Amino acid sequence: MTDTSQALPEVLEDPSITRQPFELSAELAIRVEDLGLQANFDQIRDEGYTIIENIATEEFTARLRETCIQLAQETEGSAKGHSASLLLGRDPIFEEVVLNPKIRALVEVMCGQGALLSQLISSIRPKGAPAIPLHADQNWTPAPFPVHNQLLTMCWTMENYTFAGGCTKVIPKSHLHRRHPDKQEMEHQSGAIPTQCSASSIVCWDGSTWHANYPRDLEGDRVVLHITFSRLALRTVENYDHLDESWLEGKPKELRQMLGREDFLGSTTIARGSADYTKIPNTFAWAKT
Ligand SMILES: O=C(O)CCC(=O)C(=O)O
Ligand SMILES: [Fe+2]
Repeated sequence: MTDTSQALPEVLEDPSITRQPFELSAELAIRVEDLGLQANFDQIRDEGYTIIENIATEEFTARLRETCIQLAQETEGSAKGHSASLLLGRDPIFEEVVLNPKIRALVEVMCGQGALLSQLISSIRPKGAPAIPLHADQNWTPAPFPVHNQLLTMCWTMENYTFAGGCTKVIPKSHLHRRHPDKQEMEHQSGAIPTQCSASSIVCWDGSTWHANYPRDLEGDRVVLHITFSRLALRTVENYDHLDESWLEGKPKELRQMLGREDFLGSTTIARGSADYTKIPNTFAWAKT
């Protein structure tokens, strides 16, 4: 019997050649065409964002919404009922999400083959939820941003996404600046538009695109699943997860830092319902030095 466990990847690229952004292999180009996504890739290349409606059936999205709400009850502390994190493995529905063929194609075009699931987290925003600040998701990449996109965030909408309902806002073409917004740009947000669309859509943007959201002014909750993938680059060659807190006890802080224990990456727990946000300021500052 043939062992198929080693069969991936089916398409072996020539490792001496770097594909340029949006330069697709013949196989991927056919897949994009068959999935009807070419116009979306033209939009994300030119505008920095795109919206794919009808990503799944209404029934599937309703089930996904229910699952996200239920799992947010397992979060402890202040985020209980407002977010659920580390979702892959907590319900089989999330495997269907990350294996959705349109999502797979988006990830491969924007983050290359071998891209990694960086975050799978749901947010639940009630009426009165405030807006989040303007940012580019590549917040741990220094500017100028590389030509190759580093990170792709896809928001799976679970009710109609509207201005009053507190949908995501994006600044079209802001990805062309290839840098983070400065304080004034964060305040003025000029050129921002609402990403209005129906429930069961994917709203997604380049890791360089400046975005935020609107405060929620409608009754009921806005439930969104945030799906983020990153390029495989910059992971460490060796894995030191076995050097635990007891090994680190009493040792210099530099050792904790070089093992990534002092930045926010990898700090998500199910109980917290998110990464450790207290580590974000240092992470983003260190990344830009
Ligand atoms: O919740 C939103 O509308 C956008 C959140 C966001 O910034 C993200 O998922 O990267
Ligand atoms: Fe973001």
